[in-house]
Amino acid sequence: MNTHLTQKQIDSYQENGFIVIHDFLTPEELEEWREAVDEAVRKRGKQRILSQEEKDRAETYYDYVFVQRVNLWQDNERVRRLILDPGLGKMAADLARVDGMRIWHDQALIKQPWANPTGWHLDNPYWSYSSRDTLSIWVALDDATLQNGCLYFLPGSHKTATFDNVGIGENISDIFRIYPQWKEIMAAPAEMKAGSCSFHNGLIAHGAGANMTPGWRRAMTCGFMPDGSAFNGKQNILSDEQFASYTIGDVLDDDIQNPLLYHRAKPYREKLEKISG
Ligand SMILES: O=C(O)CCC(=O)C(=O)O
Ligand SMILES: [Fe+2]
Repeated sequence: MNTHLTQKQIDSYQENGFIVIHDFLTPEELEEWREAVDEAVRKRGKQRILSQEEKDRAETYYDYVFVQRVNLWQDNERVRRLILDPGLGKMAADLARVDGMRIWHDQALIKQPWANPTGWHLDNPYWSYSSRDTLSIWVALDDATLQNGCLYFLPGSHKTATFDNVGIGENISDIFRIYPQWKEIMAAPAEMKAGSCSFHNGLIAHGAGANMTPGWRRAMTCGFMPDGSAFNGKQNILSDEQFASYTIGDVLDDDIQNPLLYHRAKPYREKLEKISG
């Protein structure tokens, strides 16, 4: 895993709100990521990608945007080893220029053959804390191309985003009703070879094209929450019990639900090194 970041890359991320890192994984690592994610998704559902039951239910537009499986790190040991990697946390903290990062949630996002496009949206407004520094990694498990639904970003939109959002619905341009000032921005496609990745700010407008091919476009993603982020009243991935236990303003520091991946302070680093052996 190539976790090295140059100052130029960090500056470019801060300016544009996203960065593509080519050749992030070695071919061997890519194989492990693919196998681990496939295994975890298979175990969640009943079949390789979609169970028959899900196929019968897959009637809504969103079901055909992608197969989405959240928090695979929590029930799959192989995915857990890949996602709970302090190297990922350090990259995220360096890009965001914060001291520490926790896992918010991971998710496999798998565009089926002929999948719908992913409408323009922001990520952080869905989540249970509000942060201008939060970000996600998106790891390409297959080549992501203009044909099969690579990501697109509106460069710089993170700077003027408020926390208003739209759902990922059938009108991919709904977001421009909230942010008409973004209508003139030229979208930047992020084509990538399998094993490359991108990071994007939780407030940047992004989406993905339709999958116009008979092949799969698999991606594994993870959202990173800056350490010290506080509950904003939204449930998102929190269980009913956790949700009921928080008051707005409480720091989300549950090490079971949101493990600390990385922190610059030495005592944290030593503790994390001990945990990861
Ligand atoms: O993979 C996609 O189609 C969308 C990805 C996305 O929205 C994200 O990773 O935040
Ligand atoms: Fe997103």
